[in-house]
Amino acid sequence: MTELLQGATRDEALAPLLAQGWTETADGNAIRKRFTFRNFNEAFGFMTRVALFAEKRDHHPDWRNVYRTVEVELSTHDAGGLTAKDIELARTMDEAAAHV
Ligand code: HBI
Repeated sequence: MTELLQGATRDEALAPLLAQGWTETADGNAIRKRFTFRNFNEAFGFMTRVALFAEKRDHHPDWRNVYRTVEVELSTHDAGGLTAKDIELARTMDEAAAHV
């Protein structure tokens, strides 16, 4: 199982994501972001690319699509909080959203 991020390691991993619009949930066990695209096609294209990555890494987002927005929540369920896998997936999502 991947280890929970803690202390300075966690702060350093989160800082660049918080600067990109990610927020921590109240319990600190997950991070969230709302992506907004130009239309449904771009939103679904984003989800498709992220889904292929998620499946390859065996790490999957909780997410909700409404028309051209995708609300995402990332957490490592097996570990009960944030791990490096969530950080990696968040970065991948930011990268995918920047190239729709
Ligand atoms: N995705 N976000 C997330 N968290 C998990 O703990 C997780 C997952 N995808 C697959 C997965 N765990 C499997 O490794 C286990 O449930 C078997």
